[in-house]
This record gives sequence, C-alpha cells and structure tokens, in this order.
Amino acid sequence: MLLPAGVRIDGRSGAVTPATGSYAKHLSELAGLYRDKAAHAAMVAGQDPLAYEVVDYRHQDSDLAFGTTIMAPGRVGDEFFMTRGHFHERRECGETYYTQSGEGILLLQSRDGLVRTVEMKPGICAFIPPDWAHRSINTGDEKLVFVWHCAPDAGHEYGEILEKGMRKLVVARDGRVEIVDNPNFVS
Ligand code: M6P
Ligand code: ZN
Repeated sequence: MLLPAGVRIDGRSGAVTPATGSYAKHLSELAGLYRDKAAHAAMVAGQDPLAYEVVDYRHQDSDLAFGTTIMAPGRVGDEFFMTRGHFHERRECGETYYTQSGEGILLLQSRDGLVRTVEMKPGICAFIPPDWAHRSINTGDEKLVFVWHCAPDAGHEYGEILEKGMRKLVVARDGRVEIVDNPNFVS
C-alpha cells in the first residue's frame, strides 16, 4: 500500500525533501543545442557550467510524479540556457510547470508545427497539452525554479527536437529578450 507524504519544496533553491532522484546537465552534455558552436566549445573548455538540474519525487506504482527543475542563468552566444526539449513518449500525457522563482519562457510546439510560448514567472502555472514539445528557457539573471508534474511513465522523446531543432529561438538582442525564427530549423 502506498502511504501519504508531505514533501517540502523550496521555491528558491528548488530542493525537494525527501527526493527520490535527481540529475544534473552541464553544458558539455548539451552539444548540438546551441547554434553558436564556438561559444559553446569555449564555455565547455572553460568551466563547463551547470545548466540545469532536475529533482524528482516518485513512487513505484503511483500514477503521479512531481519534482523541480532548477535552471542556472546564462547564455551561449545570444541564446539563453535552456532544456533539451521533448515530446512525451506516451503522447496522451500532458504536464504542468509551476514557476516558483526567476523568469523565463516556456516554448511549445505541436506535432503539426504550431508554436506557442507561456511566460514563466512566480504565480504562473503553465499547462502543457498532450503531444506538444516543450522547452524551458531561463531569460533572467537568477535561477529559474519550477515545479513540474506529470505521469511517471510519460517518457521523454528527444529525437525530433534534437535532429530538427525548434521553430523558434529565444535570444538576447540589444538587451531585450526576443523570440525569432530559427534559421536552422529543419522542416
Ligand atoms: C522538466 C520536466 C522533466 C525534464 C526536464 C528537463 O523538469 O519536463 O521531465 O526532463 O524538464 O527537460 P529536458 O528533459 O527536455 O532536458
Ligand atoms: Zn515533459
């Protein structure tokens, strides 16, 4: 029998207590994500900064999973630190992202090429519909921390986004955040 639990989530640090797992992604593990290859290589050769961490709370046999994602601020060339972006393997599964601190943009793309963005800032819980690819992007100067919630067996499908990219890029231009067409997108 599964037992109830109260899980502490620190909205500033993203710490989950108790957590059942976590992983970290450094820039070196995110090759191919950024279009400025020279900037990426220079940063990897330097400090290879931590780009984001994912912490989860899961139970075997439960139909619920949640956790946090903690994204460092930073840029590679003019692109902000971002997650890889994925569809769910189980296409009927959606997800929510409830921002706790920091600011960013959630970039979403449907299978047939619609693009939407949802602002990420404290107080906004983003609804990610089934079968929309989603990537979060930290556009601020501080950590972007959000609580995610999805089916534990939703699964991650990375292939399409990894190979084709997303239709839009979120970039810094003249001190502003802009959403522009991705010139390298493979349609
Ligand atoms: C969120 C969730 C996770 C996902 C993570 C990083 O925390 O959607 O399931 O793994 O973001 O995103 P990605 O796996 O696309 O790098
Ligand atoms: Zn997801």
